[in-house]
Amino acid sequence: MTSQDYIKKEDQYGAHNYHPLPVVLDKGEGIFVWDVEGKKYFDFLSAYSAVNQGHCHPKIVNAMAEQAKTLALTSRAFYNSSLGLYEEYITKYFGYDKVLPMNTGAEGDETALKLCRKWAYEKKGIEENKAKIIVCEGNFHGRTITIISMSTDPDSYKGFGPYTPGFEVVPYNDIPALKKALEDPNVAGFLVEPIQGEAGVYVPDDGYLKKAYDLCKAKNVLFIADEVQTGLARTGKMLACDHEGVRPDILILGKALSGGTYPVSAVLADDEIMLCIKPGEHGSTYGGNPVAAKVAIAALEVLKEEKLAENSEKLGELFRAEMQKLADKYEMVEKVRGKGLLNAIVIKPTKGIKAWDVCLKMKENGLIAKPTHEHIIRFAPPLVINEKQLMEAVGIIKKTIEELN
Ligand code: IF1
Repeated sequence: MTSQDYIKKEDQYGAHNYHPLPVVLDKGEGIFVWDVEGKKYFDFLSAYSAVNQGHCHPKIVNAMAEQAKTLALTSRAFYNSSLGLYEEYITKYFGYDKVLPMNTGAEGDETALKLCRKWAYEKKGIEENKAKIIVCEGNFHGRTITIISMSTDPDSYKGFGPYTPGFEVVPYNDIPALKKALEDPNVAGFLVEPIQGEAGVYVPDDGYLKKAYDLCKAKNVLFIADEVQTGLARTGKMLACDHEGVRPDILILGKALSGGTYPVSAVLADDEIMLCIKPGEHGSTYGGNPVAAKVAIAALEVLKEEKLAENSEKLGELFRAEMQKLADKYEMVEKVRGKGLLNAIVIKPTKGIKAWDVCLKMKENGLIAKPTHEHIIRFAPPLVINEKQLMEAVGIIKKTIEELN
């Protein structure tokens, strides 16, 4: 079968809820993927930062295979011999009392919202059903009904109402607006992405997270960080909040928690918050299964053993500097932004060239990335990339812009 055959199959038998770049991938190793015709590509999406450790990392894959052969799923109706060890490992790793394991990022966010509301009624003393959670314009936290209820992107929410109440939207990176919203005594939490991914890798001003955190503290409001995309070394620190020395009250992780091998997410908090949820009040059939537990330990070990945060910080600087040179030279490249190895360029909407066209051309030249919002291209390679490889990839991006200019 050729790429075209596989594309036809997906088109005919799969729901049309995606519009993929026309490339059919068949194999991955480290920073590279191969299509069914055997053509090799730099992967500059990393499955939206799930593959920070590189494709099919042997240590993670081995942990998964070993556990899959031994015991894969018990449900939480029984204890298993992997979960407790993982819970100890991850809570010590991030410095929280407790973890609540789930599978997807959206479930992690839902869990955090439930925890926040329960805490509001049990600890903060907000009247039942009155709790409010502040979220940011341009947010992306997943696809469930509740999560799209707080979205400001019509593609995400339109046609899926009625919506879940209890959210208030404030502009992102706007401290005065947050301060005003926090005056309402029924506010229980503030949910924020340290860098907005879907909005187009929008990095807030230095100090925004710290100021937001301090404002929340002053009002006894939980600071909830969605680090599903920004966490786990992607932005040059273990967590993006580490850049400002902020320790979220509730921390949500996903994606790279399995290095792209398995859906694993986690919510971390201290006892005061986490113990508000009692037996029978929340859970998931697969959450905390033995394979997930073993995979997550391996994935977290790899981040430290291979110093991926340091590499991300260093190569991120280099990447932005190279992209800035491109922006200085070609009008087509309007802006460069990002942190660590989570970066984006903005394509100037002149001459009718869209981010999509640039991505198609880059694909031909051996590098795959995905546009977001018509004029933005996100660049997020696996963090195991080295300097020589990064410069080779930069060469492909430069060549592509030259060709289209
Ligand atoms: C898709 C975007 C990235 C996330 C944050 C929770 C979730 C995500 C900060 C939910 C998911 C994804 C999912 C992916 C596209 C993608 C994405 F462009 F839509 F915004 F990464 F930038 N919090 N992000 O970014 O996690 O339930 O998917 O495991 O195909 O929808 P999930």
